[in-house]
Amino acid sequence: MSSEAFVTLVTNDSYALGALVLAKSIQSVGTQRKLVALISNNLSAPLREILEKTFNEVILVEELDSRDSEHLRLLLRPELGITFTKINCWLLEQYTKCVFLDADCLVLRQIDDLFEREEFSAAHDAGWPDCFNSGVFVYRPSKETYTKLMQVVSGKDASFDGGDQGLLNEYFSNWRSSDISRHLPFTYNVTSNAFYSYLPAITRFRNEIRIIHFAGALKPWQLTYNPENEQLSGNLEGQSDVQRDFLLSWWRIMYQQVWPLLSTFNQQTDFINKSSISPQGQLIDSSNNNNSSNNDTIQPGSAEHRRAWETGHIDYTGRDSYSHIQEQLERNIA
Ligand code: UPG
Repeated sequence: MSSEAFVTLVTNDSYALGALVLAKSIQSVGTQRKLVALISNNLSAPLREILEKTFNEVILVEELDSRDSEHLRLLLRPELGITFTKINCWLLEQYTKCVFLDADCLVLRQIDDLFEREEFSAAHDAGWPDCFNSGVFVYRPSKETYTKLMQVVSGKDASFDGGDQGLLNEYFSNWRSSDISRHLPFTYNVTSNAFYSYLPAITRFRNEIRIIHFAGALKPWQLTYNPENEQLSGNLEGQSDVQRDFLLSWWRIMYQQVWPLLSTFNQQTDFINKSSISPQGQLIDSSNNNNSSNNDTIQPGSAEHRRAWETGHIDYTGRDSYSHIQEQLERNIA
């Protein structure tokens, strides 16, 4: 059992926030398996260190980019060529079986039973159900499979969508007609587009959902969250109430379990009050950033504070730190 693991991928600080919430969500529902994060060297040192404290193993891998602008344009996600990096997960031969989860997944109920499945198991993609979605899959690490995938990558038209999903659907094309046990129930990878296309089913099966996958351009960390009234703000246009509820679940973990790690970490370092982290996860050094250089002068609760928050200038280490917000809440309640 110890040679089985949940694996995710993180190539920048934004997705690191997702991975941290993902890890906390898995730990909250309980697991016997290890947690592994594959990272690239684009991560900032603080986020890398927090990942190392949260995951059992953090492994540096080479970034791999499809650079396939033509197909990625069709997908409307030009930035996703980097998801080819995911195939490094087959190199983890210290584990006999793994479950890969995208960093934008949130686990709501125990999912250790996924390890009873075999390679290659995945759930249908809501956009084209004859394809699987590559955000959640069961696989067996193998250098041989990795090498074969690398051979496909080096050929022409490796992926029909420019990302790993097109690549893996071609490589594991027998998934479509294979044994039904390789088809995971949709409740193990409920992607955001299902919220728009089949709301009655979401309502009917809501209590059975194991994994919410915030697939698509809007990621939870791009929103802002007000812990006082549990309001989310940002680009929420067209989001259903159910979708908002799941985004709130993500933010509760972010605020209660991840934010304190970010704050604590910064307080132990020299750059306290010099750095802040935007909701996009970018570390901002306020000593050479005009937008955040007035961190010290913004009064908590002022209109300027609200503007700074809404435009992403969040001072995780100072006025917006976990302990500071807690103090404010307690003052308001008293
Ligand atoms: N990722 C990074 N850095 C990036 C982009 C992605 O680490 O700059 C990782 C991360 O784990 C992320 C995953 O790759 O969750 C997939 O990227 P994401 O932006 O979350 O993709 P989706 O919006 O979920 O889009 C779909 C599929 C996804 C697949 C992707 C490309 O759901 O599983 O990887 O298309 O084919």
